[in-house]
Amino acid sequence: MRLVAATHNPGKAREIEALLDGHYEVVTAGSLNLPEPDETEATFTGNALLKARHAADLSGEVALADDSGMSVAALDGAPGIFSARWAGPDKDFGFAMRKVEERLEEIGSDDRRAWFTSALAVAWPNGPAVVVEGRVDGLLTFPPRGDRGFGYDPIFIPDGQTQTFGELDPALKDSISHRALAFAKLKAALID
Ligand code: ITT
Repeated sequence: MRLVAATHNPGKAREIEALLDGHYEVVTAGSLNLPEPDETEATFTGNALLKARHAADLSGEVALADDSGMSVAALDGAPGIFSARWAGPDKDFGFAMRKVEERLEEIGSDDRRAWFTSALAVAWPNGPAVVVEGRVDGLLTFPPRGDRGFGYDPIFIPDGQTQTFGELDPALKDSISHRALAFAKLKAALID
């Protein structure tokens, strides 16, 4: 069966395909030239539903969307749903990661706790939708380390590991990440 991955982020699309493990033929919203909707909701789940519904209604096919981000405890959960927007129009995550470090320096905090959230939504064309959320906790480290992931991966060490998501084997990230946990919940929600 074909599934539209309602994302224009290649890093995410790669992980979604790996997590679906060949069970679906994945086509991305980008490859179908579907426009990106404005993410106008105030929560991860709200934006995931918005993106999945938008892609399903426009394509006429079942669509899966991920809305995700990194939240920093000492910054009251920022950047959170604004994680992509902190990187600016050039999608410069080196800049976004420096911004996180600078904000922590500004407030003089040595609290390095952070977490990633992934909300996954599946929508049927002009029909129902399901949404779930996964979270992984960890600690921030500066300067960034590793180039195997995407986004904020080089500054995030998940609990129980010594390497950042940017350094870890992608298969290991895919077994413990916020996205992996959300996928497990999605499977349970669709099957049970
Ligand atoms: P789409 O909306 O097209 O899917 P996007 O990148 O704009 O792409 P989001 O609005 O959900 O997606 O932004 C999430 C941002 O959070 C993303 O750009 C990454 O920088 C960051 N992020 C999410 N999951 C991540 C992960 O597993 N590792 C590193 N950074 C992640």
